[in-house]
Amino acid sequence: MIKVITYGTFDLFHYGHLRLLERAKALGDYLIVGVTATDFDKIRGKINVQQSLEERIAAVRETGLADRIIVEEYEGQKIDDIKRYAIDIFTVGSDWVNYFDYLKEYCKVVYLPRTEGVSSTEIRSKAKPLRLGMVGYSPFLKKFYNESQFVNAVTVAGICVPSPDTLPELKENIDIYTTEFSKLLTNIDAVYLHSHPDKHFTECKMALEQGKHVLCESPVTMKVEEYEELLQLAEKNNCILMEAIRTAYITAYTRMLLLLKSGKIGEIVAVDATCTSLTSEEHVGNNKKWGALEAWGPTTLLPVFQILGTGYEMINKFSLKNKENRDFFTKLDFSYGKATASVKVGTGVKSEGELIVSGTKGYVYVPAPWWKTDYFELRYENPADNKRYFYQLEGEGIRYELVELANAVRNGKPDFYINRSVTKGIIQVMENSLS
Ligand code: C2G
Repeated sequence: MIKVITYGTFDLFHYGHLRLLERAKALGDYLIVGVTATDFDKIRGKINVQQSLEERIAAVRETGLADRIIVEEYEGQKIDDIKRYAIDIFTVGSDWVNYFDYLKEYCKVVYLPRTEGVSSTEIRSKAKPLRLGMVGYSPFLKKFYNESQFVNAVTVAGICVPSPDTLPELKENIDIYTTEFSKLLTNIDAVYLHSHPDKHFTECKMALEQGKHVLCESPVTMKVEEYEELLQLAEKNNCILMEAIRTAYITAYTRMLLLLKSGKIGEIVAVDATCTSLTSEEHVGNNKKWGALEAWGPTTLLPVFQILGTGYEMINKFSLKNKENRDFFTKLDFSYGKATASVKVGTGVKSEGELIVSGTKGYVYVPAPWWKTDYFELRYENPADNKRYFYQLEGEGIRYELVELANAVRNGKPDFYINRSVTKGIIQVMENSLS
């Protein structure tokens, strides 16, 4: 019996995939198809996959051509699989010619001519991309614009800046370049708000009233009741209101949370998060700088509330303010009864930007800058038990955040990365601490 194996993402299954599987099957008597796991695709740069792994496996199964379907989850798995299943022939489309020649050491390698004229990317791009407007007053928007170029499902159609000479390098790339927020809303489907937090509520409200989806930097509002009002408005107008904390969309961060929740370090006793920056180029709003808590509070509170919840019993605050009465260093301590948390934020103070989660069996260590990490460790009493995790990261999480915004709009329901209770918890802290 000649055993053949092939691999693919098989997103939005089309006849190019079908023809590949038919010819792969014809190479032997038994065909194994490896379908790539979503995270594996994300790590290898394929971030625009629209269908879930389950949907993509189902599409392959429906062809009736696969005698066995497996999931491809890690770099190098092909070698393991060829040995594990005693494969005679590895095959893949000719767009990969030579790329898998290293497998010739283990089995025959056949590159099948790719079917011209169809691809998942083309099918995806036929679907109208989400026209995104950006609002902000800082060079950070340029980074955000550059990241959007990696996301098929989104196109930046407009930008609202405080004065015509802000970010002129973006002017020729987009349709609407304006200093008026209302004008920006005319020809877009969604808006990304990186304006100063004290403008978020009015801008979110205006966008939602006009049926525009919103991706808003955190804190989304400075009062919980304002956020509740926005949620109702979003519901009423079938719009997505999404909080932009890009850390939440980073693979290493999300995997770290899953390991914690599976009890890998025992009961969680403490969460300690620090974020500081001297130059807050990204936190400038209409010439008004963000305070430390506004700039870094949401990021540091994200793991605290995602790990321990928002039901803390007490909060203590230590804050240093400058002559404009804006906090440049703030330390918050939370007590939860059986656990505690502390966050340190600074926009004029430097500290070690690490995240440490303490548990009864061990602890998680995420080195600085933990909020855009591709790496973390599980550490135990016996260092021989320590485990290290690395997940490729491109672009600090912004492009993944944009992919999730497009998915949320297409699916008509908010993404699941940041629970609304966490968003409310963050706003509650802002309201209590900054009032
Ligand atoms: N394919 C094809 N003709 C097309 C499109 C795709 O023959 N018009 C082939 C590809 O060459 C590949 C398979 O169909 O062999 C699945 O394609 P994708 O889903 O795009 O996945 P890809 O990432 O190309 O799969 O590690 C190996 C890769 O995962 C191969």
